[in-house]
Amino acid sequence: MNFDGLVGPTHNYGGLSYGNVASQSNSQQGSNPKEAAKQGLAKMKALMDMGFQQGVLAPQERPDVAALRSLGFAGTDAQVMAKAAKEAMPLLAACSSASSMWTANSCTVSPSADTADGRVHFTAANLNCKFHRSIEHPTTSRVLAAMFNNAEHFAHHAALPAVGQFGDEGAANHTRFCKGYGDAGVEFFVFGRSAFDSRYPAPQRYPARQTLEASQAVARLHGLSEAGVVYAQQNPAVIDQGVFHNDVIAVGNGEVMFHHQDAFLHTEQVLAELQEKLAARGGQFQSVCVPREQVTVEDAVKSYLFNSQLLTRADGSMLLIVPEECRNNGRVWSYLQQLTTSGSAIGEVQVFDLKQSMQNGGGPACLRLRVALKQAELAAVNPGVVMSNALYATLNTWVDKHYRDRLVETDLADPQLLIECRTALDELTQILKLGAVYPFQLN
Ligand code: SUG
Repeated sequence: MNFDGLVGPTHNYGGLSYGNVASQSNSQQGSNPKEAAKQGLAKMKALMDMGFQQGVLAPQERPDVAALRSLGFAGTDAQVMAKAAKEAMPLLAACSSASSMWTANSCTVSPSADTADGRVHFTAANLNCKFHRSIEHPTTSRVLAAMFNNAEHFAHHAALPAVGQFGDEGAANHTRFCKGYGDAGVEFFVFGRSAFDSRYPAPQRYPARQTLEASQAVARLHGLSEAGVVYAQQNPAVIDQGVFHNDVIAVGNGEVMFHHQDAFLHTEQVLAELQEKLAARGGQFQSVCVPREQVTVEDAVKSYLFNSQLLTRADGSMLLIVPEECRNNGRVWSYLQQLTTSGSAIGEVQVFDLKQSMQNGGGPACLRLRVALKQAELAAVNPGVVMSNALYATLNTWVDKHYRDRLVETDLADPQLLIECRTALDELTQILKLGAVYPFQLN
């Protein structure tokens, strides 16, 4: 099942993510939160219509006035926002980001077939490389607990200690390979650097957000066995070219990994370990490797070719969901034409317009969290968050009612924006049947 982040009412281009080329280059452009939310909903609906299980992950209260208060801004909510706007606009922008929409970063999930206690395990990501993202996890944890609210099937872990040494970006740096979704699989953790072992290289220009030690801690918390885990280091050179998460250069599904030739260090060794460990679990690992001669790392970063969703159709064939930007890049588009006609595992490509999110560096894969669920677990998911025609219609109406169609930086200081956001979320908790997941009180 895929859970897509519903884009929040304050979606804007704050230029907040150093190392994320799109976020930097679209900084200060006007955004359209209504369009952003609708583009996301259209993708959810399309996947549901194709027969995939689809869920919704709720957005967060922004501006996060409590975070601003913790930084010393005081008074009424409106005064806190006004003071922050006057004295420290970057902090107000950070506390206003709708970045929780990228739910691939919400947490890491291990399905029950892989864990020691036979439950589905979730660890909220501390996202502590960027301040605007580091404030997401407390609410994310409450939302996940309200969605997967059954201790017999679901185990929830708090985010790792909030220091760079345990920098954790969740599922964006984690993929799972398996023969069937219900079979024990091989969980693939990709890290950017080691915090404690200086023998590992590190990027020179941009930050490596995920550490080896964070990935290892998540694997321990989830009770994964050594036979079911592979660790790999992301190539530091590609991080320095803007590949800030592994899901910008590789995506996996079932027995297949679709990745760029330059994605990892020690590629041969990594692929051999995946092959061997998956074989021990009855699967046949397949690497679909894109050569740099055909698609450069720069093409990958610009088009988000690998930030795609790789899905298995009912007939076993694989479908790749890519953003519109792939069609606008000649080399990438011709590669995709060739891929689907060459008899590779990937037989079909579908294109979606996700421009509002893409301009902040968030493609189809960023917008969704994958959770492999057995029937009994699926039945235990809060039914309020499961996409249906009725929920789709309700959420579209909800967006029309509460969202603006233009937001620029100066709007972030508007106290009415906070009221609009709280009013919208208050209604949303009823729609999605989430209960008290937000800390605010509506006056
Ligand atoms: O963390 N962008 C997000 C994009 C996250 C994409 N997720 C995955 N690859 N899984 C980030 O860099 C930009 C916000 C701004 O600049 O306003 C931002 O946070």
